[in-house]
Amino acid sequence: MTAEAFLQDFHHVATIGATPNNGVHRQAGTDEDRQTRDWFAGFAAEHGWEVRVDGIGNMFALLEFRPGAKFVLIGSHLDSQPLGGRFDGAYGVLAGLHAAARIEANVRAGGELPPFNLAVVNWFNEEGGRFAPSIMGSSVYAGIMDRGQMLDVRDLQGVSVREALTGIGYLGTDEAPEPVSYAEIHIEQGRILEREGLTIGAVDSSWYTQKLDIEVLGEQSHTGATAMADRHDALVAASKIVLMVHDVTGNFEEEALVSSVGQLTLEPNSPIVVARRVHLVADLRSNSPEIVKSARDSLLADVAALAEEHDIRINVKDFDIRANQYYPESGVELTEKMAANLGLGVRRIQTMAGHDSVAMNRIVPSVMMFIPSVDGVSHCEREFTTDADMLAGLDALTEVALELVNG
Ligand code: HGY
Ligand code: MN
Ligand code: MN
Ligand code: MN
Repeated sequence: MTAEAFLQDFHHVATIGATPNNGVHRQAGTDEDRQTRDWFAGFAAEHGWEVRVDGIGNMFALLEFRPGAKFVLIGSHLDSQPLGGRFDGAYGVLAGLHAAARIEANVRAGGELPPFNLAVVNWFNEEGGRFAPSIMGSSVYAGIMDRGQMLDVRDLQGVSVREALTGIGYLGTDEAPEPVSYAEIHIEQGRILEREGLTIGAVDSSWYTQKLDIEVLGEQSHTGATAMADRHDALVAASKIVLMVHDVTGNFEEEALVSSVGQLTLEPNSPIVVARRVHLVADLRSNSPEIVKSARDSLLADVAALAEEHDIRINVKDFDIRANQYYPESGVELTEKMAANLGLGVRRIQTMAGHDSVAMNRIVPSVMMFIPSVDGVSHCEREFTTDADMLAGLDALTEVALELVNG
């Protein structure tokens, strides 16, 4: 498959769920998600590859070179954040499909059957924007999350994962291929590679991350007729919590802890009603689990004092806890070797964003690679990576995956 064919496919898929400012809006289980899945299935069908869909909506395109052998999985996710970027996840799935086509041609020409098969995967709901937690489909596949529980997760409108997947025709019953190893290429979503003028990141580790699910319960009342002394305003307390989540990073050295509240919903959300309930989610990440735990504990203490002060109830639950991950040295070296063979600048790098490889690395040796993000921005419409860097990454993924298939 040529470089032009890859670019044509990538830029076509970027039109699915396209937003006015060059982003995409393709949340898990929506019709836009269905359209990219249909496209994925069409690409596989054109190549004569069997497509399987498992019980949490993960899609696999299978290249069975040696019947009965285990599969090297390569891929990423086609779902996006709301008003997200068109590269995050989608690049890795399209690079996976095109790398597989190149590898198939190589295997057919080579004669000798490789010891392992190859499968390209589109993981369900990596982003977790509509259905929390994130990295859901690959975590169920890896046995880290329970499929039944995840199928019952509901979005803010009360729609369950099961209903959404059934609605788009992608709640499968197929048996997923058995993995021997995993490789994923993804945009960096940071500015290190760009700053150092490098093309490939050999990811050697990932950060400790956890989220806090916070519910603030006040008392609904009239914004005009209720005396200030009688108000139990959930939004006032929640606003202080949003600032606490931001300010707690100041307790540690610069950038040692990153945290934000990205999601906040309000009930009943009427201009002349004092809010009775606010639900918000805080995302805490650090290289050190101790720092996250210390930040969490001080937040819990401050929130308890706030509940007292405002005479309201505040419930806090930990969820989506991801321990630090270290990718196998052999995979990091493989990326470094292939990048060097291709004449591409490469360095080792840590990921602060979560990826499906974080789940897969818990069950099979996984290789994670980055290509540069312009300005380091992601999870926004401004997200951008050049065609040249995407093509270089496709070459690197092809070489790495071929090595893995050849055992
Ligand atoms: O969790 C993450 O960081 C990813 O972007 N879903
Ligand atoms: Mn991603
Ligand atoms: Mn993402
Ligand atoms: Mn009234």
